[in-house]
Amino acid sequence: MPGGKDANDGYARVQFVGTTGAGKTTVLRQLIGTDPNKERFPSISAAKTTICDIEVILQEGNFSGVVTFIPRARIRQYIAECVLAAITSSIEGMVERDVIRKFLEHSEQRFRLSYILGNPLLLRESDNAELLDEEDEEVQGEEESLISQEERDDLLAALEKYLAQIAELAKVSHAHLAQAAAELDIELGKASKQDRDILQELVEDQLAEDDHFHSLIDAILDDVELRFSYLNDSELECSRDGWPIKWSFSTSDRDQFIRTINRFSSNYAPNYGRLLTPLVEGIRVAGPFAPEWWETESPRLVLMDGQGIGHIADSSSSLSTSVTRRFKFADAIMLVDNAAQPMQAAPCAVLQSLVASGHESKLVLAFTHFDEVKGDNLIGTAARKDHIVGSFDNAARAIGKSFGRESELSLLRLNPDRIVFLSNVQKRVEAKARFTLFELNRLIDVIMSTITPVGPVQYRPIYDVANLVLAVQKATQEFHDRWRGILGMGSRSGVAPEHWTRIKALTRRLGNFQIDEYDALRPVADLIRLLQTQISQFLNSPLSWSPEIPSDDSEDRQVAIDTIKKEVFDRLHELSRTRVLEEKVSGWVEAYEHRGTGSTRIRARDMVRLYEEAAPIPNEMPGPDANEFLFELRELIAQSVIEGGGELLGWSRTNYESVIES
Ligand SMILES: Nc1nc2c(ncn2[C@@H]2O[C@H](COP(=O)(O)OP(=O)(O)O)[C@@H](O)[C@H]2O)c(=O)[nH]1
Ligand SMILES: [Mg+2]
Repeated sequence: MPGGKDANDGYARVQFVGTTGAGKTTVLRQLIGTDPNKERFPSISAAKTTICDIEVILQEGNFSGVVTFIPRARIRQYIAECVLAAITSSIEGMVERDVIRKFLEHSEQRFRLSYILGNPLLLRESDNAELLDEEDEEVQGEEESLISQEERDDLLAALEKYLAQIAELAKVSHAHLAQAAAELDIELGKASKQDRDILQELVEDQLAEDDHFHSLIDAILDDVELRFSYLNDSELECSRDGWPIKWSFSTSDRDQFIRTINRFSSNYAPNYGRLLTPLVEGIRVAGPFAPEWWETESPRLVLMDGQGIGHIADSSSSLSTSVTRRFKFADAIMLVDNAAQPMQAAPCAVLQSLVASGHESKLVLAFTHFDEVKGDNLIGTAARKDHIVGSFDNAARAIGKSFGRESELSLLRLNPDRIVFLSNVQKRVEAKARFTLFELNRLIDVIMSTITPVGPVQYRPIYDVANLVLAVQKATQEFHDRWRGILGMGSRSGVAPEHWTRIKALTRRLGNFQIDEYDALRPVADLIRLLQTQISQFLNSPLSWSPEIPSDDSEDRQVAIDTIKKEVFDRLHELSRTRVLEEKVSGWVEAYEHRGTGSTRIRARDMVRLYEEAAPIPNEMPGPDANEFLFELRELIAQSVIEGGGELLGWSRTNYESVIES
């Protein structure tokens, strides 16, 4: 399990969630006590920095680290998508600077080739200080630059070669395109959006057949693989094809440790061309870290940081399963939010997900950037706090409207104990910063309080799973509506259609890599969210209670229902992944492989069919599938109710327990 530690070992596991740039990693640094200027671990910045999962365990002994890497096939795919984007932008007549950007920075996957291969714009400058300022002022510091002039020349030569090949491929594609456009009677440059889509499809199909395109990707992949040679072989574990899987390291020397581990998490521009950051899947670190300002024995913490919640259109978007499947491992779920723009779409989506899944009692809120909260009417700390708490209350009220009064109350109960305010935590917190020091200490106390064991469930809610049809109907209906919208197939959902290249990329992720999302396109997470939302409402109103009804707004009531919601949520992750992805792999591969004009529509129709099979609407689509799905869900919820300490109508817990024991 995440944390590498067992439950009940006195360690509090903290999962950091929040918008990209909110300050998650900054707060984590404060809790592990790494120096913001000298050590700078893990990396922070205004840009999207944390792209892998990072876990830090505060414990005695040596400093140790384990780094795992993204498999070769996925890296190759990222490279292919980057090269394709660069070629397309070149055909569209973008300036060189933009073509380079497309090549070196994947727009959706936060995969930055510039970190690994270098950035020609920086390398062409003999003195790159000026450009560095433009990149990110914070990536400068005391970190040493490892790259010699000779190496810089080599990097630049390789990059110029790749760019020349991209330009060459773009030229060939363009000629091909002009011919196709003439045949289709489309005037290049004046093409309508739909015509442009057709032309782009042609470019992709033509490149897929072009050996030069593939050998360019292979050359870049080889170049990328060479960067692993900076690692010490003895600590490296490789897969059969020689691609590194895992690297580990241990030392008692803190400086050496930080310097070494930073190679995997750094975004330090002077080392572009040598950084391994984009290849890293996860980093787990353990060691005698402790915050300077914490006076007693070092707190026992496991801190889990990861990619922020980017690209959320509105609070009804689904969070990635990589975030939600960790909820169950966490004792505290720390929502980090920027106090200067509090409670926007992403944090609200987090609140909704926590409430629906019964995890809201784990919530701790940390508002960073408190130093930036300003306004004519915001004089004094109390007014500034009130202003932020006000926006939290509004979010809680909005959730109350759709999830019920109990949910609203349980969120409101978090104030004031579970909300902290932090000023200037990106810097070292000096003794005179009494307010923030007080809040940080309070934060640790609050986190540690989350591992106090709760007593056994007092009250048992009783349900009748025969009443689920309506909930499942609503959820599946909404799921199909949403995806018809995304696929541009006409829908009432109001969801905007996505560009076909993104849909195609999604089918590739699902079919070839068994990854359940592409950017914010998340069918597996959507199905989980929609089912969980409906089922949580079903669970909010039990038929009756045993041995007696708890009072309406009592915490006991909430605890009992939440326990069952958590069970459901956990199981829905498996069910949704199995039905939408694992049982449909060949269907996704087929959907991806359609080529030629009109393939976009064929692909969309394929997907609608895959979704209908994965999550049929009960009673509306006659046939055994729909019922089988409903039965499976009933079974899942019945199990969750029992495991979560509830009861089913016409069923006795005493009998069940005696059967289990015998
Ligand atoms: N002024 C101010 N800036 C902060 C504070 N906390 C974080 N930052 C800055 O916010 C930016 C994003 O922080 P980061 O930890 O990388 O965000 P993450 O994406 O949530 O991990 C960085 O530039 C930090 O220096 C704060 O309390 N005050
Ligand atoms: Mg971060």
